[in-house]
Amino acid sequence: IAVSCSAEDLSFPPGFKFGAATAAYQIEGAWNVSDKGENIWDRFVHEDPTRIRNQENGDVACDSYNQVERDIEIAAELGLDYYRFSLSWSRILPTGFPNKISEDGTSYYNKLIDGLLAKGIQPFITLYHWDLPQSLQDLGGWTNPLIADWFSDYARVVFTLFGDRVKMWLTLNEPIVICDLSYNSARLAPGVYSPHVGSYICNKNVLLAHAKAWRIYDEEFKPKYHGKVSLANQLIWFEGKTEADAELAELTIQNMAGRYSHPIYSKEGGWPPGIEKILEENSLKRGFPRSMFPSFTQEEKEFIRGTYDFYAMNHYTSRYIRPAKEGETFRIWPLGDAEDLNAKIEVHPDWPTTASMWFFVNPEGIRKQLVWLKENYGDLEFMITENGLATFDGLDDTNRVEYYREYLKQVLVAIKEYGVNVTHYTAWTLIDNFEWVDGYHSKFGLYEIDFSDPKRTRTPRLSAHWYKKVIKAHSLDVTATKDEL
Ligand code: PNW
Repeated sequence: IAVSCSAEDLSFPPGFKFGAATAAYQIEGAWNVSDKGENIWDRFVHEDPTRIRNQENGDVACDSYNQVERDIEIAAELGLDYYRFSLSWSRILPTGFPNKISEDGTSYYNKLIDGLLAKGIQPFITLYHWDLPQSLQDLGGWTNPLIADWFSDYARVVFTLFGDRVKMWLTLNEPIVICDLSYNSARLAPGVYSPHVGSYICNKNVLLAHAKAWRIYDEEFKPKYHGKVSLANQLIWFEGKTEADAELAELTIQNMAGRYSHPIYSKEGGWPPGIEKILEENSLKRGFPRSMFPSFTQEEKEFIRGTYDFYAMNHYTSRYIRPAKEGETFRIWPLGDAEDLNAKIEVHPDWPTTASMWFFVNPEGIRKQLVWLKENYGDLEFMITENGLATFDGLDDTNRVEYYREYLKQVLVAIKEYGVNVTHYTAWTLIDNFEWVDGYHSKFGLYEIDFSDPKRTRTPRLSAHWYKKVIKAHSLDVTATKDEL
């Protein structure tokens, strides 16, 4: 039921929570301290440094492993309700397996968790943000079906170590990036090129791994700790280029958001309708004897269906979609065309560009995406687990303030006019950090870091001052001015 309330009302519902996010490989550094095991990003950046812009890497990054107190201080300065961060699997389990638990790794995360709680900030943990132990990659990584056991063993260790104090969990960050973007391009770790085969196998395995970890929490930990677990999907909003392309846009959403959501959140479970058939036909067209897109057994379908406590969405940008013309080729990077749907993606000429080549600004996309999710999966609790802008250097990031304000306004419209139950908003990111293949070139931080400074000093940008006021006022009706810098 839509609550009648003016869009001009810029205040957030009571109980709405604000946070900021980071990820282990992007901030921690300390890639080889103590008994930490090597992970696929360590290997990827060292094996061929030219894979990353300016041959940069995450060996030191923001030095957060040594600056945990300062990170907590920043989170407190902003007045965050929660801080979303990820755990480095190979820092906790140096072999990738639970035969050995690292004391140093455990104590780093204990310091972070306890320090946050002491300031009244809830820790919100992502178990996996792309840094697989290399030992598991050597056994096939996300394309080996045993990954569901390996991941859930790791999850049980983590729930056991930290579950008494941590009540909010994400199993996987952006499985579409782990599978589609990575295996279709080899431009992200593990650097394995297996388009339309590895990506599909991975797709099924990530869902089984998530489901297994969710069920372990649900059965063994939820009764005593009462926390919530989900996974975070990266959602790009798609619209048809012309009205005639509306059906194609819907199919594109099903093929992207749907392949990582429908099996979990739909009433019936399983792959989104129509997708299996298309992908089977494509496999045959590509010369394979059968579909390279794996099906689910009835048992697997039931195992995955319903394994959520909320819907977590990471959102940044939008695209238009149109049918490919005869003979047109498909791009795979930085953001692939919908080759499986014989379709091309485009952007609107009016959408502002950003410091990231894949990133164009369209605030309405976030509202439309939220409404689509509610219409497709029901009146769930929705959390925005990432949203933010890429810029270049400088403390005066008026454009980032503008981005946050416009996107948050659309979130308010989704809540107040469309009745979408959005309860959390997470800024990406707390501090400038290693932006994967873009190195330290594009910046997403509320706090700036000068990466040539060995101390990695953190300095608040204008957007940090602004976000702090928003959190305090619980409203967008605030201004931050340059003399606060
Ligand atoms: C996310 N897209 O990645 C990641 O979760 C973060 O680690 C990353 O730093 C951040 O966004 C900014 O890039 C994305 O295809 C992956 O639109 C894909 C897309 C957007 C963001």
